[in-house]
Amino acid sequence: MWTSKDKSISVEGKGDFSLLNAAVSDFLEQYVRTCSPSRLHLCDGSDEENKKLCELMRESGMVRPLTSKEYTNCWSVRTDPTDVARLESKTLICTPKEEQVVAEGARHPGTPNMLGKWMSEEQMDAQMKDRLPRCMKGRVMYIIPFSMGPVGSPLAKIGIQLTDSPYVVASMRVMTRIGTPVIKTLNTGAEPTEFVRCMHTVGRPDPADPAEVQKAKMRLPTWPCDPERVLIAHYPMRREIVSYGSGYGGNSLLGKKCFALRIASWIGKEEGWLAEHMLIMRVQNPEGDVRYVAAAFPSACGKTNLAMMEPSLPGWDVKCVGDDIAWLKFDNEGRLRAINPENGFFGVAPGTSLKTNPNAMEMVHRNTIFTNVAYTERGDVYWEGMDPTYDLNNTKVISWRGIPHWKPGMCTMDGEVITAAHPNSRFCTPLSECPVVDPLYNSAEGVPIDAIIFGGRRPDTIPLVFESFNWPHGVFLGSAMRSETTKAAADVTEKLRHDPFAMRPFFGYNFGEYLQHWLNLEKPGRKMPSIFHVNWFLRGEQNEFLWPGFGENARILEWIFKRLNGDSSVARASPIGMLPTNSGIRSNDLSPSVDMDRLLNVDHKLWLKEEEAIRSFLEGQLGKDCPAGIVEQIHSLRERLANTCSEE
Ligand code: OXD
Ligand code: MN
Repeated sequence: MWTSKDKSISVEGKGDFSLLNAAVSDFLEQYVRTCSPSRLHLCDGSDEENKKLCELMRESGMVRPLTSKEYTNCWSVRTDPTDVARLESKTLICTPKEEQVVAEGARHPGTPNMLGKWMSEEQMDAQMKDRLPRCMKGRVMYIIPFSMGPVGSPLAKIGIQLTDSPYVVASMRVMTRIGTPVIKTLNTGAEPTEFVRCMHTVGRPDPADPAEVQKAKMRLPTWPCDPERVLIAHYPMRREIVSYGSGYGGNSLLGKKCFALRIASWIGKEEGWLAEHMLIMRVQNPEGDVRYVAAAFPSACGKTNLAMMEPSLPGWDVKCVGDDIAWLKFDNEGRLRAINPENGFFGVAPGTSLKTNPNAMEMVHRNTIFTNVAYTERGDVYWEGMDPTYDLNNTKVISWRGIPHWKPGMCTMDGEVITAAHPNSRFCTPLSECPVVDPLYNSAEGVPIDAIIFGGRRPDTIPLVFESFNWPHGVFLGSAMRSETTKAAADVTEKLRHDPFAMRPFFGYNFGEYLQHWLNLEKPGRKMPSIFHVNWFLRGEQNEFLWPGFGENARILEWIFKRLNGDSSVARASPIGMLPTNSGIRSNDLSPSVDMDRLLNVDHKLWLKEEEAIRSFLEGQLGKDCPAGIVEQIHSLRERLANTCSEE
């Protein structure tokens, strides 16, 4: 039984509530009063607890176990079809002043704000007052203590998530470190009140309100949600997140995008470090040299594949520290150190195959929660691009929408292709299951970063790889990123969009300040990582990819290694940065052969347009908040392009 401080409310509860310190108890009390749960469950994080939860979800029809012998402790979940991805338009940062979140340019009337959306704290509180009261009536509120980063690491941060979704508890257990050790660490640490307050509800309609109950009948019964009223609010100054109406991962696993990127980027700005949308990998060459690399690509652009790739070049080795988020901080020796604050992968399933990511294909056979993939009569899962040899004709496949005899080529009456799996369907797997996880993934002090790679999905203009001239130019390259959009967000319609630092949906504060923070990191005595830009997605006349990608990207890593070792013979200056010489990247043994001239071409006409697009985006969004260091970079690019054009 849990009882409030003033003894005015008591709720039946499971778990040792005496572990909760005064600050955690106050947070809990606030939301117990508002949400009126009928029971509480303080999660200890044990295997036994997890087993019982999975059983409960199976009985309620929310999850199905994969019964095929090839899978151990794996589950499949279908969400309501209206709740399948992040919702950028419903995601807001709430602070006292708009300028804390929106840069000057985007505050101009008539200029669309393309980066973080703002609402005042009071306005948001009022919106939530309309949504939260009694939202957990008749149901369980789970309390999840979790650590982003290894428990007790000086780089880690603690959160407490309240949720009414057992799916969220099971997924948070995979994605973060949860349970009793975390709460004990909070209590014995220097700041027991310092934790991020995370409140989540699927927004199940109030059973006492007939209109709401009627609306709920339109939803998948096993997946309550309130899609019309979804709101994901971040209060960085209060260190609080309130997420209403969606059970989908990016909106409900609050440790991930909400805490580890939006709130953490704010904390990082205050404390002098970075929270970035980056994978972290360890690369070793045949001579035994080891480099750690962090890479930022927009959602669903291949971070997971790169983070655990099997290099095609003999003697090269890759180990994975993380595939989505990096927290980076300079240590006392001036080295940039990174931890992966997460403890699992929440990867996009479609397109994952033995060819594109053999290590992911191996690991998803254990302790994995699949969401919105297809389920088959063999008791296993299927998704587009998984296995060209899969016998679809003789296997009954149930699509993610529950179509019982799905077959390839099925269409709606409007001629729209019906897919087996949702394009944003996911696997949620513990990091420890990855066959190539780096032994240092749990290291408290993090790994030393030598290179940062930016990248995007561009069919033209951006060469296969190039290097920045220096740190400020590298920061500019991050700010100039553009990429074709994917299905990771449900409410994005542009085809090609600006996605600076791959952080567009994840900035926690004013983009101008963010850029200045990056520029300020360069200080005497610090070993600044080199910065590169890659594009594996160049296409030819028939829309074919010009570069094989995947394991062959080791060839690009080889060039990056040479550059890190100071080899100037493999690079030449160009208006956009240091490009590989044509023989700088080993490619003559590739079959089919590749056209290196084309892959490394800087087309002036296209680049003049690119420069225009970058300039108008940065000037438009930033206005007076554009740091002088970035203004200088914009001018220099223009000048370099103009000079080269006139030489031709
Ligand atoms: C993700 C995303 O889920 O970036 O990682 O959308
Ligand atoms: Mn991501």
